[in-house]
Amino acid sequence: MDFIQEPPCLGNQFDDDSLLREHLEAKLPPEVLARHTEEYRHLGALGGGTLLEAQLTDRENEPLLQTWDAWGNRVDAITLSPLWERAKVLTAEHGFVACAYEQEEGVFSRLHQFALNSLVQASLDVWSCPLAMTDGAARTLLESGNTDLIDRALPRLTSRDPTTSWTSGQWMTEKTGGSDVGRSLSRAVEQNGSWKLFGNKWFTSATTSEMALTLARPEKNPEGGRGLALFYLETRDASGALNGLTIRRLKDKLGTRKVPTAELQLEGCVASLVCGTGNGVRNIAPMLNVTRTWNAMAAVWGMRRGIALARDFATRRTAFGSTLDQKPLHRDTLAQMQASYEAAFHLAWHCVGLLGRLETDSASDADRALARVLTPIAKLTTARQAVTLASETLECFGGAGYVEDTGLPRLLADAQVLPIWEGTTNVLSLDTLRALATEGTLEALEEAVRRGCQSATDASLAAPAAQSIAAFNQAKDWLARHATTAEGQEAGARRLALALGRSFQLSGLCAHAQWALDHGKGGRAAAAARRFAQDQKGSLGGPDPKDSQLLATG
Ligand code: MFK
Repeated sequence: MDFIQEPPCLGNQFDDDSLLREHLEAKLPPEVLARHTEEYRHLGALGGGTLLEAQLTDRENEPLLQTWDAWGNRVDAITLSPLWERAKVLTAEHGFVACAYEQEEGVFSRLHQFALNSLVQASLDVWSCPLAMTDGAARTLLESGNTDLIDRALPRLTSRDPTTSWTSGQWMTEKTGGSDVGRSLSRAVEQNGSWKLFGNKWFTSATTSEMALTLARPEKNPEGGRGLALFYLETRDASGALNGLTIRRLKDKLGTRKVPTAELQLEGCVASLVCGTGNGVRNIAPMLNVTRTWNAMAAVWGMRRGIALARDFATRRTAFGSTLDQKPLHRDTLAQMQASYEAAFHLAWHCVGLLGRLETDSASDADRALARVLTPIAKLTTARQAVTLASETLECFGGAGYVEDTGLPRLLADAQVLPIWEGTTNVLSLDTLRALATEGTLEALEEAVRRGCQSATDASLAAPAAQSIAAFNQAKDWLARHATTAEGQEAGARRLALALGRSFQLSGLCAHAQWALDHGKGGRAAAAARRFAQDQKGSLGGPDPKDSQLLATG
């Protein structure tokens, strides 16, 4: 009989994710967790069930741009893939953006929001992109204090009604550079009391959005980011006609194929100033910090999906006389992936917790400083980890991992965007330096790392906790003693940011491991901390029987 290879399967993405469940138990008050558990379980079933199936069925559907209609009218209409249409309804109805603004769970609202998202996003083909920008736009408008725009847009951006809800674009990138935004060439012209925008936006993601925040330079303003102004625009008027813009084409990208990413020509697009006629880069920064947090979470979702598939497949695939999960070497590879995933998880979720505190006036000055520096660190560190883990995931499937209709190559192609959009690794490393230049920021970061390590009192965590602090001290020492010139600092910025990220991750792993030991959750989390520490040292390590718990299921 012919040999048929079994494909991987997933179960309920809430019940199967012991790390997520532990984290929610540790961070949410019991009544909040109890209030939402049914919804989490419902979404977890969709995420590992019908949405995952729909994702595979939908694999070859891509957004389509119709530029002209049959009668010669310019229409520039984009059709989304069926799964994206479904995602729009599901995520609006469950308040995937809204709950962060309704704040029914107070300081815990952001944790709840990202719990909802964690259960399905890996099955929604990067629908996280428009939601991230929508969330970032809502936050930016709120911080601008522009009541007219807040009244107009916020109810739509945070609506739970899919027939009236809006998404937002974030149009920042021009041909002159996605990183050096200050060089943007788009012009803003004031005519009869209203502003019109002219120029080219070279990458605009999820271009079916009803509104966008963008940057343009009012006439006579100086060059650079300070000469740009932040604008709000709606993409179509009440009749459905495009607002002074045309879609030149959709980009042909390596991954994120379901995200319609367009080149736009602005030809008198009517827009409103959000907050003043200058400082556009500074004024759009709240959006960047929200979308970068989403990016870190998206890295975690992708990593979790990869490892869940690889671990399931290892129980099905037989080679050399046993299933892969019985092979010490394959188990070791999976353990390394699991430890990296858990490390990324704690760093990204720490940012989410901070965001929740900042938005509910529960944050201290140290929290504010920490959020500013940890956001770029989390974005860049988790994005690099996600690419590595996605590559490893494909390898776990052998040739099947390289075959498009298994759906697996998409994991790697989609991960590869994470270190690019929302600021590359190097740009975010420089942003980390920029943040560290503010007094009290390094101290806030150090205090958070030490707090995590000091909470880990179990003897089995002493070595990873000490390693986290040693790594932090080394980074601090480098900053103080070796990075004495601007050139030296810049050259080492990426190494510094990644070292700080890994130190923070190890501290988070240790803190959670102690919580898990104290709450009868077993030794998986402690094994993750030890394994991550060992991998960072690059040591061969020794066999530790306790570390087999890292791959315990449930
Ligand atoms: C699935 C999850 C995610 C999905 C979302 C996907 C959508 C993708 C769409 C995109 O990719 S949109 C494009 C994203 N583009 C970027 O992220 C730009 C990357 N480049 C940078 O971040 C550069 O560092 C930057 C543009 C900010 C440099 O510009 P400038 O003009 O040289 O900035 P400068 O002078 O350093 O800073 C200007 C001001 O902004 C300063 O404040 P002051 O005016 O008060 O001095 C900075 O402190 C402030 N600033 C800059 N970055 C900040 C910030 N403030 C707070 N937080 C930040 N991150």
